[in-house]
Amino acid sequence: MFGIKSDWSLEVKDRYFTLDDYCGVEPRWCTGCGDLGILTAMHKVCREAQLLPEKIVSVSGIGCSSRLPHYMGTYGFHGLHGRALPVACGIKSRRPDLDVWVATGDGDCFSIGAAHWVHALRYNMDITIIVFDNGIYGLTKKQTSPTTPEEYLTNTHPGGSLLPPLNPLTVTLGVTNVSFVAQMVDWNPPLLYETLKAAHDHKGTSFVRIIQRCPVYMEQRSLDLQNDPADLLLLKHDDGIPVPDTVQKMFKNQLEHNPYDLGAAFTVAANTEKIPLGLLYRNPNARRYDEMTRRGLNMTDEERLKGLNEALDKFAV
Ligand SMILES: Cc1ncc(C[n+]2csc(CCOP(=O)(O)OP(=O)(O)O)c2C)c(N)n1
Ligand code: SF4
Ligand SMILES: [Mg+2]
Repeated sequence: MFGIKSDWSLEVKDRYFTLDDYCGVEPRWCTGCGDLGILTAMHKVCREAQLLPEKIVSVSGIGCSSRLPHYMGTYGFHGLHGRALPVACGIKSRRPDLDVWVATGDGDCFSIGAAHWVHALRYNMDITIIVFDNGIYGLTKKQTSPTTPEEYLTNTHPGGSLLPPLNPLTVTLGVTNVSFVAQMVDWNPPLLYETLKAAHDHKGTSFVRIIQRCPVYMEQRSLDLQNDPADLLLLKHDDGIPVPDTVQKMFKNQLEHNPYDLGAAFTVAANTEKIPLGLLYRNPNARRYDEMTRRGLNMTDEERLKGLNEALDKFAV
């Protein structure tokens, strides 16, 4: 018999989940694409936390990066261009028991999906947003995105991109009720893993911008950063992203940064000379909209009907 389902608990046998349990079909990304490393880090976070695969849902828009749900052995939703976040928020509001991950690109999130980006940050539902920022529209073959470097030659700007790139960190930090903002590169697996783990552990919306390699349409940007890490700035703090000792040695520039200090986060984010890596900001006390939308979800059918009738009675004349 069909009706409103209010009990979502599944009987699950105790078992150890391996990486394979979180893998979907073979990825079709290009060789050397940074998306592969991000996917691997996600699989590891799921394995380390022993998340139940049937309790995970990955949501995406459209783009190379948005193919991610196919590569997770979990539930997934490959949506419409720019619309990953409203779908993710909808899922979280009805199914707060699910682990909701969002995979979105710089075009998907910062361009066509920009309005959703702002509002999802303010809602601060308990979801993990990973932006795969390769600075270009990859899937549609090299068009200018909001984070394309100025003067970079693209198919939409053959004479070079005309404007300075958008700074996703300062925009994100400027949204009311934002609660977790981090940045990482895809080519540092230990730090990438720690960043995604911290983002997943955070209760609220975690926003992680990953500077991602696209060797096909944006090769030089990441090659420059890989060859000369002098442009990178490692953020350190006891409540930040844990940095393994061996990794710390790779960074010439390091800064002790308090992630609870929004003003300091802005200063670090706005510095275009040194690209910060690590946790810029966290606010564990920001209000969560999913805690409000979950109210009443476990009501019985009778209680729902009673509540509906009471609400409708208010309009009786
Ligand atoms: C409504 C709509 N507009 C445009 C497109 C074409 N389109 C598909 S993917 C894409 C850009 C993807 O770029 P990005 O989000 O940066 O992802 P990437 O491929 O770089 O990972 C565009 C413009 C579309 N599919 N739907
Ligand atoms: S075009 Fe770029 S972003 Fe897309 S799969 Fe290939 S390397 Fe990755
Ligand atoms: Mg892109």
